[in-house]
Amino acid sequence: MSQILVGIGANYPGPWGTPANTVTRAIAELADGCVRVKAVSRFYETAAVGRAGQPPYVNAVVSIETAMPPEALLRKLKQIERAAGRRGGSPWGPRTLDMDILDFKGRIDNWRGQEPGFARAGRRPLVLPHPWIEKRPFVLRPLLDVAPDWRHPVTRESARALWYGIARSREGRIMRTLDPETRLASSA
Ligand code: PH2
Ligand code: MG
Ligand code: MG
Repeated sequence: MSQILVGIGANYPGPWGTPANTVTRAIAELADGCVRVKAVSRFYETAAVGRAGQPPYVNAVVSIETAMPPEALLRKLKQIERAAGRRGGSPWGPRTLDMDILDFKGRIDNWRGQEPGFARAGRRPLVLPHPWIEKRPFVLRPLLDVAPDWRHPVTRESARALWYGIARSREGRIMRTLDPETRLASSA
């Protein structure tokens, strides 16, 4: 298990345009000399989890290769988020761009499940794997596109089994896929 998976989400327009434009640009920014993007999932329009009344998200997952250590990759993701207009904001509120390391070569660091008060993804210390993967349709569905044989590094459950477990939940549900050419909504 040597994959590196990054989850991407956006639900608010910013300097790079619509959420779908922002996700496209974020992937292009990620693919510089230090990072090779191996696979990009479909783009999904998903119901927002968190503060009520937010617009839907565009979510995607990419599989990458890099010689960077996870902390350096996290810094790079934060730089891209800032370039896309993200400014702090409430952790579960709308954002122009969110990029999270979901899995870094199966590493387990500071992981304590979804213990209350420990939803510290994206902060220091970096939590690996990302603590909310198994609860989130908007992560698991695109993850299956790029890593169909993935298993959760801690529980060893397959992505497929985790997806079937929550595919019908309303929280963070998949609403539709976006057309890969136009990035406009088409049917799921
Ligand atoms: N990210 C969040 C909170 N809620 N909901 C959806 N649908 N997609 C996201 O990426 C998302 C969310 C915090 O990172
Ligand atoms: Mg996130
Ligand atoms: Mg984040």
